[in-house]
Amino acid sequence: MPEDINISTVRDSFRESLASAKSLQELDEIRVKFTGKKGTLTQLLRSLGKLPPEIRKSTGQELNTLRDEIEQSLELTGKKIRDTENENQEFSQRIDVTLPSKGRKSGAFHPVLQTMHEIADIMQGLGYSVASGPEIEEDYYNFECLNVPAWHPARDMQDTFYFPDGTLLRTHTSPVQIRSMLKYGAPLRIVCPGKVYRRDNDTTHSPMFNQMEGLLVDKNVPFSVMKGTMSEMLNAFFGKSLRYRFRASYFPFTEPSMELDIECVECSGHNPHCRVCHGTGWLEVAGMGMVHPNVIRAGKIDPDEFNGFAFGIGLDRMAMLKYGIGDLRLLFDGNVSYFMSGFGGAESC
Ligand code: 2NM
Repeated sequence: MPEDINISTVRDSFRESLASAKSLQELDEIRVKFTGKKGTLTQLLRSLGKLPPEIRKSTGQELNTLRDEIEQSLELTGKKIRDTENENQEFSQRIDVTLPSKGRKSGAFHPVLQTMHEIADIMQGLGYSVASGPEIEEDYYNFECLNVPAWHPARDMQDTFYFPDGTLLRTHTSPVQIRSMLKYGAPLRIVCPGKVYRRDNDTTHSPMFNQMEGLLVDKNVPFSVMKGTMSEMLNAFFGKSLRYRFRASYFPFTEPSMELDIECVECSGHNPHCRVCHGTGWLEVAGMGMVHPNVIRAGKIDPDEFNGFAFGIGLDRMAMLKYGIGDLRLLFDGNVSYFMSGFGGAESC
């Protein structure tokens, strides 16, 4: 047996190494160091034969005991390390089902559609029904029966999208009102929201935009009911009592006709540099009038018995005013991030 290696040094050295072993790899290195082919214990066992016979047996027993200790300890420590590793792995991979979820962004109405619903709801509260109709129309319903004469500039190729067969994309939702008069007769209270199309395309005009038109037909409808209906609708929509300015105007389908201005919802007329009203203090929001007898007649209703009023508002402009959207184009591109951040109902839960 080599002079410098005795059994107790090997035992101490093994125990020391084992105590500091942290991983299975380190443990394997210890196994090789002591019980591998060139391991310390292996060498001792090999040198047994060279010992004098009188100590060979007792040394052999001691070495066997040490080998048992080494094997058992390696096994035990190995198991401990494996258990801890499993536990750590289990902990890091554990799913805590009681944690609150990250939530997800919910969908939201487009501001124009939201505006449409808000105004339709208000009008339903005033006894109106919602009607809809085709976007591809006949010249008759879009122009002829609305008292729009053939020479009227609205019929111009410049303003209207025509199909080769003479049909067209409706330029307003009024044709729905004619169709409703024909279908339901009088008395009648309807609003007609929907897409309309005009050959216009610049920073403040889109070739497709959204309109809501209203029509009331009854007996002896006074002009004042129209003014009251418009102010009720807009006060309810903007959530405050606004100032109104009715201006005389002209539409072929109404007589008399008016345009309606409301006080600026941004500055109430106090800011000469206001980006919304440009310092005028007023915003043009609607056109309206008492329905022309020719139009009532086109709806197969007797204009001597019934009269009424009609109005038209732009829903895109209403949405921009109520929700502070400064650029019309934001309503029509596909990027929803502007509206998902802080606008309206879409927020993560
Ligand atoms: C407006 C302005 C004035 C209108 C007229 C009719 C119908 F079909 F009853 F004749 N609907 N809408 C009308 C009247 C629309 O928009 C600016």
